[in-house]
This record gives sequence, C-alpha cells and structure tokens, in this order.
Amino acid sequence: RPDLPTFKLDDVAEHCDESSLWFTFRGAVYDMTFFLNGHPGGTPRLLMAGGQDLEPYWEVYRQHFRGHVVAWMERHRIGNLSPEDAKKAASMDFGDMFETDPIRDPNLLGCTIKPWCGEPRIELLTRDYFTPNELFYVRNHLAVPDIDVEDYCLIVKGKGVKKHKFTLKDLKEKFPKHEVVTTLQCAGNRREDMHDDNHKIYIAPHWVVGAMSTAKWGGPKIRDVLKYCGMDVDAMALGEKTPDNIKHVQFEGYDIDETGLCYGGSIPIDKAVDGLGDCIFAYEMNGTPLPRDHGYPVRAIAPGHAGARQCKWLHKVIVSDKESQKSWQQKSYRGFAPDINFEDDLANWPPPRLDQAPIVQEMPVQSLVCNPPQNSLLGMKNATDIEVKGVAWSGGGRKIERVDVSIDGGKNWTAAELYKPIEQRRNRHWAWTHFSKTLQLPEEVQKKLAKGQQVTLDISSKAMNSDFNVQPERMEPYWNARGVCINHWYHVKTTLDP
Ligand code: MTE
Ligand code: MO
Repeated sequence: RPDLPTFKLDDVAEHCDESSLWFTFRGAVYDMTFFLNGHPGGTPRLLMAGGQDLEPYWEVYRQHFRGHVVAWMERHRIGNLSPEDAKKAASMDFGDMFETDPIRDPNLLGCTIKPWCGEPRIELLTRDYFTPNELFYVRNHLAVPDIDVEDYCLIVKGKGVKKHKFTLKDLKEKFPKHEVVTTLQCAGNRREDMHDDNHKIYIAPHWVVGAMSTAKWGGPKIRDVLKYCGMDVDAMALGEKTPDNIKHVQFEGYDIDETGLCYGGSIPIDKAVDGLGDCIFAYEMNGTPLPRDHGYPVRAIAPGHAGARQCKWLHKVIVSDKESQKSWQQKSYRGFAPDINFEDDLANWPPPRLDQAPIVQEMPVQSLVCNPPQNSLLGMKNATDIEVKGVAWSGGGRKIERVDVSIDGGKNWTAAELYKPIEQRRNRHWAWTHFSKTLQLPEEVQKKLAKGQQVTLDISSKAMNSDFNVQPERMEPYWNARGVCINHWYHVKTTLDP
C-alpha cells in the first residue's frame, strides 16, 4: 500500500492509550482505537502493546496468526513504516511467560501453543472410559502458574459468608472427600466445524472435536465449605430469598496475564449449594493429585456446566449478587443469534441485543464418532461390515437415552449399543456414554470392494437425551459468532480400501 503515508516508530509510540491506539505489524501501521473494548483478551492486554509492534506479542500469543485476523486489520491500516523501522520493530523482544509450562503428551494435539490448548487424538477417546490424565484435553487461557502447595490458599469471601482462608491440608482434613465422575467439554468444542468462508469465527482456538474428556474428581463439596463459612446452604438450596440477594459464586484462578488480571468465571448459587449438584473443590483427578495443566493443586468442578466454569488453580471464591465480570464470563462464552456477526460488532462492545445472548452454563446434547477416525483409510478386503464407535454426553446431568449411527451421511439410522460402566442417577448423568455398533455394509459397497474399488463412507451419529432433545442436523440455523455449544451431526469421512 505505497499510497499510504510513512510513519516513524516514534510517531507510532505516541499512540498508546485509550484516546488513540496504534500498532505496527510487518511494516504496516494500524489505527485500532475502535477495537479497545472488543479484544477477546481484554482491554488492558490490548493497551499493553499500544504504540508497539505486534510481532513479538503474537509470537507468544500465536492464536493471532490466522489469515483472517490480518485481513480484517488491513481495513484499518493507516500507513507504513520505513523498511529500516520495520526491521527494528520486529526484532524487539517480549518476555515469555510460558517458559515454565509443563511438558505435554505427544498424543495431545496442540491447537494453540501459547497459551496451550490441546485435544487428544480422537480415536483414543473411546479407548478408556476414564480419560487418562495425560490425554485429558487442556484449555488454558494464560500461562500455567507454578504453585508451591506450601504457599497455596483458597480464600472464600463475599455475601452471606464469613471470610476464610483454607490451605490444601484444611480442605483435605476439615471436610469429607466427595468423588464425582464428570465429563468436561469446552463450550467452544468443534469450533472448526462452525467456521467456513461464509461463517467466520474470530475466536481461538478452532478446536476440531476432542475438547471433551472424562475423569473422576475428588475433593470437598462446595456446599460443605460454604456451610462452614456460615452460609445457610439448605435455605439457599430451597431458593429462599436472602437479604443479600445472593445469586452467584464467582471463581478466580492463580493464573494471571501480564497486566495482572486473573482468569475467572461464575456459576449460579443454586448449583453450588444443591445437595444433588455434586459441585466440589477438586484436589484429585482419577485418584492422583491434579496435574499442573488441570489446575494443581485445586480447581472447581461444577458437573454438567461448560468447561469454562471449572476454574483451575482456584484462588478465590466470591459469593455475590453478580455474575463474574471477567471477559470469559461476559464476552467469550455467550450464545449469540445467527445474525449477530462479530467482524462488525465486536469492535463496539457490547454488540446489539446482548440480552439475547445468554451466557453458557449447561451444555446441549452432543455425540462424536471417534472410530474410525476422520479421513482414515481402512484396509477392508472382503469386508461385509464396519464397526462405529464414539462418545455421547449431555450437559445439565441429562441422561443419554439413545445414540443413532449412520454410514450414509444421515439417510438411514440405526440405534447403537450404549456403554456406561458407572451408575449415575436422574439428572446427575454428569459422565459420558460410549456407544458402538457394527453395521452391515450396503450391497453396492460390498460389490465395489469385491471389484477392488475404494469406497468412501460418510459416518455420523446423533444422540438423544432424557428430555428427548436431539442434535441438529446442520450448523447454519444456529451459527453463533462466538462458536459455542456446537452440536450438529459430526460427519466422519472414511475410505474403505479393498
Ligand atoms: N481456569 C483457569 N484458571 N484458567 C483457564 O484458562 N480455562 C477454562 C477452565 N478453567 C481455564 C480455567 C476452560 S475454557 C476450560 S474448557 C476448562 O478449564 C478446561 O479444563 P482442562 O484444561 O482441565 O480440560
Ligand atoms: Mo473452554
């Protein structure tokens, strides 16, 4: 764009606050003042890089390196740097907060690296009912904090409770350990499936399908801890009016960004104190201390709710009349109507009709075909049938009543066998159900194979929960700008090779 004016780095550096916010990137100068409140990572983070070059920041926050981000910024380009200045800008350094992140299993596929988001190889999801800790998907928004248990404390405060500080030892000794098996799923799982040329999603990570895993968690009930802090949890569970108008329990993590802001989210108080809600402060995952990536030493577990509410590295619990005001509660995980398009609206937060974009808590019914895996080539000499396996889950503790599978893209469906080796009761079906079915290959398919020809199958599944809710067929009617609660039929293409 030689038609635009040339600026010096010093000129750009002056535009570093709310009144005027410029950045440089690969020799171009952008005026992004309008974007102040739109940045998914929060305004302070955007300001932190104000007047500077984005390259070193994006080196660390690699989720920006997607073609559409730069293409979108291009519209706000106001000028260029001279070639010397461009070189100087790119060579500046930005400290790496992620140096102390743990080492991950090679079977976790990195979706973004800094912060780390990894999903297990999908075909491994059905191998074990309890996902082994090292294969459990990881969704981090920030660097993993390095917490010494000796320094760890959980602070409980806010309305209707007396402020208390608990060490890990307190949590283990003052309260009975409650165990609960629950599946966690990121509210943004399958984002890749909701993003195409006509429906763009400007938020990372673009998970494929594997942001879902299951473990047995152990720790004190949140209800017991709040009771210890003086709350009348039974009155609260019955929904009796409290003078303080208590409605939410906010969580804050030890993980902070470079500007000092920590991760946070909240759940409704009714869930936290429900005697059948199974909410805990977990210090155990599948019988071992929590691994660092999953919140060591303590995280919140709110079964049936979106992954985002299961706050890891839990530091503060605040009882309040308000929901968490953190961007992960207020901005990231909301279900917008299909006609709200963020490319235009994110810039002016709040976008129109925010009141019609509920914050995600409980999640819809979901199922995924895991075997055969996506785009696989199966040696099927003289084959007459094929086995299809996968996992199904519903938020809100709803039971998976049936899963139907199809090998012709959804024209014909057959009910699969269900497998759930643990007992869970009504509306407490927090953990997933595995399914499998051996389906006979249609005659034409068998004939082609016999003739030595390859055949590609379109395999799909759809689950039904105890409310008789089923997965939608297509994503277009419920497309949403944040890419959340994605649960239309997942199609797996597999080629049979004679
Ligand atoms: N808690 C903190 N403190 N920081 C985070 O970045 N990510 C949340 C949630 N809790 C997050 C967090 C999100 S979006 C999800 S999906 C789950 O943790 C993922 O939990 P996992 O990494 O143990 O699978
Ligand atoms: Mo998430």
